[in-house]
Amino acid sequence: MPRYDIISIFPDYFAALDISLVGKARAAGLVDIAVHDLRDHAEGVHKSVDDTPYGGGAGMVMSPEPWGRGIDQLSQSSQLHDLVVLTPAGKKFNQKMAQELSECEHLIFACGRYEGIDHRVTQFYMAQSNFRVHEVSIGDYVLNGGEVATLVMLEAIIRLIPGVLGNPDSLVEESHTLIVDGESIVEYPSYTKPASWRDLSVPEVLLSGNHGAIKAYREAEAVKRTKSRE
Ligand code: 6GU
Repeated sequence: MPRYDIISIFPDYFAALDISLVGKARAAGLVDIAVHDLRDHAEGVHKSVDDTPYGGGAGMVMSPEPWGRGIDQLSQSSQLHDLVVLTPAGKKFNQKMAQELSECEHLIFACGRYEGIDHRVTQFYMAQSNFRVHEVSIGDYVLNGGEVATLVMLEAIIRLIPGVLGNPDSLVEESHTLIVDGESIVEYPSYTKPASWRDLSVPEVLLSGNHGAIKAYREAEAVKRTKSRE
């Protein structure tokens, strides 16, 4: 079973991982998730985890020592470890990355706060042969830390693990799964009963029973929707 370790100064954020599909996947023994408090690896009476930036500037930078101790403690096994460092400067998370990470046996999520983690943490683990390091961002906006980004990534990753979704057919044609010319396609709009609601009716073709016409209509709607997002 894949193992996901999270290191954060706000472990309480991850209570959400007990709920819904991810909570069920954990209870069913399909994934093993553990949350760790970075402060357990801090020293001194104040258990400080940050300091002022070399070179000056606003804000604080997370010190490398607690991160090094925390990550070392989670990587004692002989296996390959994938370290995910959450930062707005990272590679943009997408469905393809979710698919790739869902095939990894051990992910460690390092949730930075403030102006980020001392860059030598990334450098150090990149140089270790038993580590792959991924600096990841979930989009072009600034969050206060990597906690919510980790929740986003875990939800996208865990639903791709075999056995997690009740109906794996849902994965076949869903949004961002189909890639055309390097662009991911979003899904066509969906409708259910009643056939008429507040003077709005369901497109006639969907009630026709003509499977060829339905498929063509849905493909055209998916292309329209994908274009309108640009
Ligand atoms: Cl991963 N971290 C922070 N702090 N902000 C972000 C982000 C991550 N992704 C987008 N914005």
